[in-house]
Amino acid sequence: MEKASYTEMWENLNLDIEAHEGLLEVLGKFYGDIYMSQQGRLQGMEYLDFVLSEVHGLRIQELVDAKKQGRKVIGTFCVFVPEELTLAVDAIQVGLCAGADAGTEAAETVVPRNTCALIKSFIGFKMAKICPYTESCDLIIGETTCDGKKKAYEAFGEMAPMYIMEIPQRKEASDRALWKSEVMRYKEELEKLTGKTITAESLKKGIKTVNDKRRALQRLNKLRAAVPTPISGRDVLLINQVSFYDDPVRFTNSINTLCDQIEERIAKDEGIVPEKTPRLMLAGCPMAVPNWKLPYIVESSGAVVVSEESCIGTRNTRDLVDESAETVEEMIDAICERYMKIDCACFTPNSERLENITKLAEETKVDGVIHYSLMFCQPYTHETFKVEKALAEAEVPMLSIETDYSMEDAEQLKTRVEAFVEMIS
Ligand code: BJ8
Repeated sequence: MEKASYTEMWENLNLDIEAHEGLLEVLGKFYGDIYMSQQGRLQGMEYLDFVLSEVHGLRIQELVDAKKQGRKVIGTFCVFVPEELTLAVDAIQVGLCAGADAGTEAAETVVPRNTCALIKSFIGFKMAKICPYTESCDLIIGETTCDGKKKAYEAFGEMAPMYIMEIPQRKEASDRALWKSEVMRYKEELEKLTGKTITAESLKKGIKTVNDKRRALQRLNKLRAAVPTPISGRDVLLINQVSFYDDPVRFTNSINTLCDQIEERIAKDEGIVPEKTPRLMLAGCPMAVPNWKLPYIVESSGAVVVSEESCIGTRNTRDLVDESAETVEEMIDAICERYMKIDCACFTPNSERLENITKLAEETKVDGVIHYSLMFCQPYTHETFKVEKALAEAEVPMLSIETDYSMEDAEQLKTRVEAFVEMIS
């Protein structure tokens, strides 16, 4: 499709065309420098390159076409929103977590300056009118996770159609009951929005589709742990990011094809980097598109990222919904059970996160962990201390990094990462 017709589509979505062009230009350059400069990439990554090059084009066109056919688009900011239910009413779910410094000045007129970059980014994207996903949504789901997000949704809700899900902060029986009632309330909201009733058949299909997507990502995560590692951390992060807005069935097929290629590479004992390259895990806050700063710094400092313990990583793919249920009620229970396993730092206590991190460090044979917190993120910054202690007991070195989306500290970060890599080498 020609660019001209996209411009018309973007105008219809009420984007600020000039500001949006500027964003695409920066994004394209950034992508070229960070992704296209890599040597020895797998052929299957061409699909991801294509998806990203059309991130505001073809995929948005698909959303526009789907809406014309009466389908609804649901935007989310958190992995707690059950996509299984969204698919069961034939709606489309897209992740809106923005990962770029955009519209920050405007955002700071409605949220405090000392708010994390991720929150400022989604508010900024909305206020600067540069995100076609946000503008395509019929409903945007917020959730009561961290204080920053839940208060920011009050401001965001004045600009966009919002629905808030209550997420418990603990995992006792009463919390689980609350969560079930919230999942039921979300189901009813979806049914009201779409005029469709969720049936055992449609929900079973939704569960299977999302499980298949997670199974493909689990397969990828297992394969990438090979020594030498067959795929860069940057590429796997990109795959995880794309999983939030691509069509789930098409995405799953592409990732399975890519995994076939990775298996061939492993069989030939080939790696993307030499065998002795230090292997690192990134743990902590989610890295939304196009937040590729830290992985790029790590991978241009002589190390390779082999696992991401984050919501745009294994936290979102580790657990599946039990597929044996037959009734809608049983399936809802299975969904609740699966989502209550999410070890977000907003929970207290959250000891399973420590167990999951040390287990993943062992499984992916890492030489060290970089704990990543966004500046002003209370939940993850607090957990840094506990994660460091748990890893020290497992004799895994850890470096703690607190940063935001600006490139101002890139040099300083590189110096610290290089020193850490040298220490673990
Ligand atoms: S389940 S991690 S996606 S809430 S970085 S906005 S926590 S101040 S993103 Fe998250 Fe859901 Fe949890 Fe995952 Fe707040 Fe921290 Fe900002 Fe954060």
